[in-house]
Formats: sequence, C-alpha cells, structure tokens
Amino acid sequence: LIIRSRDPKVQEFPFSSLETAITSNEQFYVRNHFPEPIIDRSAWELKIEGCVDKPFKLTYDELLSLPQRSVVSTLECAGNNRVFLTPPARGVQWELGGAGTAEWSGVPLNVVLERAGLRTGALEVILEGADSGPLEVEPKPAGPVAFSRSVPMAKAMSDVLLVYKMNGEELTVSHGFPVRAIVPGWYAMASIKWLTRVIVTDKTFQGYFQTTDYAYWHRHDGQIERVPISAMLVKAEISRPHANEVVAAGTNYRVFGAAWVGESQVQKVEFSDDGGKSWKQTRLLGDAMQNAWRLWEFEWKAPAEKGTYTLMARATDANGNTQGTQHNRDFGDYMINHCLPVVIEVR
Ligand SMILES: Nc1nc2c(c(=O)[nH]1)N[C@H]1C(S)=C(S)[C@@H](COP(=O)(O)O)O[C@H]1N2
Ligand SMILES: [Mo]
Repeated sequence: LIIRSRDPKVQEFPFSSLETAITSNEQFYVRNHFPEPIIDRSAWELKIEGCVDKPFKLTYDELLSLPQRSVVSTLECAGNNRVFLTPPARGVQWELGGAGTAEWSGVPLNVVLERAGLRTGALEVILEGADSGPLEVEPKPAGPVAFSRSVPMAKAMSDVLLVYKMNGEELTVSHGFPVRAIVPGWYAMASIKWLTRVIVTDKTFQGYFQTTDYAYWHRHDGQIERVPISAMLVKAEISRPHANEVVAAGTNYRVFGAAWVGESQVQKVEFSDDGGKSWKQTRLLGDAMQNAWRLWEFEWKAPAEKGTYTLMARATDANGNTQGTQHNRDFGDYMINHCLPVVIEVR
C-alpha cells in the first residue's frame, strides 16, 4: 500500500496491481481521520437509542448470534482521484487506489432497528464510531468530535449491514474492529468503522462530516442546497497500462481495469487512446453486480507511430449516466468522476 499519511493512517491501494475483483484484506486501502481506537471485543457494546420504543445494548456475542448476511460491495473514498484535479486541491492526494472491493458479512441493520421498535417520525439513522478528535474548523467545537454520518430510514432498512467479517476474516483494527457499518453503494465515508452507537433521529442530522465535510452543492430549480454525499457516481479506472508506462509500438496490449457505480450496475465501459476523441467498447468480465466493481479488458493494438498517448476509460450505468469530461465544481474536491487521463509512451 502507498502511505498517504501516518497520523491519521491513510494508505492507498496501488491500482496498477489490480488482478481480481475481490481486494485482499492486506491490499485494502485505509482512510482514518483520527487515531485508531483499540477496542476489546468483550468490552464492546453497540447502543441502539433515540427515536425508538425500546433502546437496548448489544454485546459482540449477541451480535454474532443474530441473522447474518454477506454482500460484495465496493468502498470508494469520496476523495478518490483527487490528484487529477486542477488546480490542485488540498486533502489526501489519492491517485486511483482510494477504493477496494470485499465481501462483507454481518447483521442487517433493519434487524436491530425492528427489535428496538421505530417510533413515528423516525427519519434517519446516525451511525457513530468510537474515534474522535479535534476539527480544523472555526469556530472550533468545544470538545472532540466523533466520526459519524447518517443514512435515511429507507436506506437503513434496506441493505445497511453491521459487519464483523471482511472476506471471511475478522475485521482488522484499521478496517473497524470489532464492528463497522457497510452502506452498500455509497461513498465510503458512510461506512462507519469502530461502530458504537446507532441513533434513530426525527431530524435531519447536521454533523460536521454530514454537512460541512463530505457534502456538496446541489443545484435544482434555480436553488442551491448543501447536500450530504451519498451514492457513488459511475466510474471506470484503467489499471494497466499505468501512467508513464512504456508500451512497444504496434504490439498487442491487454488494457485492464475496473468500473463501478453505487445503487446501480455498470452497463458498458469504453476505451479511448486519443484523449477522448474516439471510443471503443471494452469487454466486461464476470457478472453484473449491484454496488460492486466489475473488471473489464480491451485488446488494444498500440499505435505504430511512437509518441505520447492519452488513454481514457468511460463507464455508463444502467440508468444511462455516463462520465463527463470535466469535474463538476459544485462537488468541491469530492465525487471526482470525470474521465481520467492515463498518459503513456509508445516507443
Ligand atoms: N469511525 C470512522 N469510520 C470511518 C472513517 C473514520 O475515520 N472513522 N473514515 C471513513 C472514510 S472517509 C472512508 S473512505 C472509509 C475507509 O474505510 P477503510 O479504511 O476500511 O478502507 O471509512 C469511513 N469510516
Ligand atoms: Mo473517505
């Protein structure tokens, strides 16, 4: 993994090493905001509280005894690909590897919400982690702020999982041991690690990581509104060739990558070797999957003429959404899903 920051720990998956749809636990990127909490599983409890009839606490063993489900889901950091922004943006300089795909196993959130009994007016579910720290904002909050996000009730009841296994193994500390949330199809800031509280609320959550950070400007009907980031936008990334790779002129090269989208499926991926002027259809590998990336390949004949070439991939989802040529400035330095150039040398 590529170290992007030591404190807090931020590590990137070297995307040019992509081989399989499932990312191994060792190769899975890490994005922390605060020091990692070390939690003793026998002391861990999950509080289910707020706008419910019967608030209760769950121990780790109790959680393991509840119905379990597994889902293959891609996590992508909302700031993935930030290094491609011009002018340069502040924050983690993610290249292509602020994303990974794993099989996550745990208890559906709706199981514990139903046990608690939702009160009328229950609107959102706040997920809170055990980690916290000071924020870089003015005015500075009085005490440390926990990492927390909310999901609307419909999402909470449909596919959110309280996860204790990643690719069949116990979660590691960096990925949220003992329990994390997985919010399938959403940018990964919603998949709260070191989960300790589930708070049902009848108001829209106004937390820092919900409204100030990890939010964007949404324009509609002449209005502009601050909206929390949610589902992943459609995206294809090229794994090989990687930037600055030297490819022999006139040879056959298997271009390879992955493409994904949240709450939909990838329908096609196209490839361009002329900076996006012309496009050719690539071959999708494996099965179509909701919320998980799909590998793709393209048998490319490298140009006979030597020089610098700009390769691009472009994905389209089942709703017809496709990638644009420029970053949407209303998204700030998040949700970067315009076609990314991979500049290579043909020699
Ligand atoms: N408690 C907690 N949960 C968190 C975070 C965090 O800092 N604290 N980071 C979020 C962000 S921004 C991302 S991209 C993912 C990263 O998950 P990973 O480290 O398992 O890849 O965790 C999310 N959940
Ligand atoms: Mo993230």
